[in-house]
Amino acid sequence: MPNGSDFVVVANRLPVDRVTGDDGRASWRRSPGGLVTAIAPLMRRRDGAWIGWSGAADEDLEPFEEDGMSLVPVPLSAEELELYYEGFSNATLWPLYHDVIAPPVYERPLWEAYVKVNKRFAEAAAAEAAQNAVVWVQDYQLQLVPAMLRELRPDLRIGFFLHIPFPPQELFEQLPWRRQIIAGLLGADLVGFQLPGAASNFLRLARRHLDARTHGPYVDVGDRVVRAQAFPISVDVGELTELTQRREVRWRSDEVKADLGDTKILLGVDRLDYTKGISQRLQAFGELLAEGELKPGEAVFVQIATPSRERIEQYQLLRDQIEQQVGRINGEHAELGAPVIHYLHSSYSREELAALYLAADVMVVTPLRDGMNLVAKEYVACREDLRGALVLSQFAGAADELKRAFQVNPYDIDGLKESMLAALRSSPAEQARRMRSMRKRVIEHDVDRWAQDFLTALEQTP
Ligand code: GDG
Repeated sequence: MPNGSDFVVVANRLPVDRVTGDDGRASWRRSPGGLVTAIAPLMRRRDGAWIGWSGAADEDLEPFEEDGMSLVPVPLSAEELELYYEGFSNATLWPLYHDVIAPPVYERPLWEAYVKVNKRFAEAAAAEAAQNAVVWVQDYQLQLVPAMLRELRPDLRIGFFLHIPFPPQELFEQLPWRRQIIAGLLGADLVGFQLPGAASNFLRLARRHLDARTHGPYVDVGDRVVRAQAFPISVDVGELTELTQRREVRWRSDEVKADLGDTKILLGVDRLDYTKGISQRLQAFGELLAEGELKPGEAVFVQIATPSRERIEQYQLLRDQIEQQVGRINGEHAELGAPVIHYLHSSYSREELAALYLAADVMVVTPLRDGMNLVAKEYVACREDLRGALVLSQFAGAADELKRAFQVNPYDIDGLKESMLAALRSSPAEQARRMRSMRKRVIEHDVDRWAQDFLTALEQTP
């Protein structure tokens, strides 16, 4: 494979979205988000290729160049999308890895599609990688790829990073295909997790189900050694700082504040997902109003709920539940022309999000379980002014680093109410103290550093 790429990223999705111009012509645009921003420069420097699905079913595209990256599309049929993506990835693994907040679906046809599609990604990577190349596989949709790829190409150096939590043994063991998943991951030289606890869960499961010997972060697999370690992901502080310094963004932020009137703004920004604890935070806010702790007009809640996985039943149920809850709280506490909750089921530009972060007095991030949660770090990265307060669930990976947030157990509604009030009433001096300390962490550990740390560790694995 002498002409392949020296650096290959394998992810469920390609790092580009199709956009249709005013003339009706389709083109590609780089997807927003830290992963792409962090990896794009490495790809250009290292003659890299990115392997992933284009976003449209039943589409067979030739490899193409975009934004200085070589992109290699992997086709998925509509049926595979249903079984591998909506099914095994998002109805089996996603809830299982998030504390079984929703019941995982264990069905054999979903698993079979997962194996088949993982094979296709592994074959595409094997065909693309140059001799001794570095291949970096991303996330829970592709956990079998490391072992499949090693089988095809033992010369490669293979890294894997899991963006979501890795569950404790007691939960993981429900999975009928638990052994295959562990074996799949052990095909990598380096398996990265968000938190050290996830890495220990994995090491323990490797001992138990594959009789592997472990020493410290290492697992012996035949004549190879696999390393399991935490690499907490982060945000692109440079990009966010640049955004918040733009005149239009500041102007938009002032406009949002003026539109909402003379009131404190609480903000939530999430994919509409049952792991994010949206209902808990709305309940806490509703009770504060009902008990008179907050007067209507004193504070409003802006909840951006980005549409997500809309064909999966649990997500449809969640949407109905949240919308009923919003309707009820507004019905009870809003005044004509002045809702207490502004609920927006829609997707916004990075500029608009930055303007909202700047306008928010309190950012409310209350997932029931979250690998990291980039929204919390984005808020901190945007608040160069040292104003604003962050209410953060202790079950978000970000809580390990953002110690000076108002940390909460999102299941404890009274605790949540107290923290939201404390955050709303914190003085500018206290906000600045907390924000300064959180910003130090995020600035020193941004997404570039995350990618560098992972790839350096991958290159150093024995
Ligand atoms: C997974 C893990 C882990 C949201 N709405 C819009 C929009 N967003 C952006 C946010 C943020 C990203 O999406 C969401 O990232 P999170 O980390 O909060 O959550 P997941 O989507 O669940 O991500 C998570 C992450 O992977 C990375 O490893 O932290 O734990 O679950 O960047 O700003 N972006 C735009 N419009 C929106 O409406 N442009």
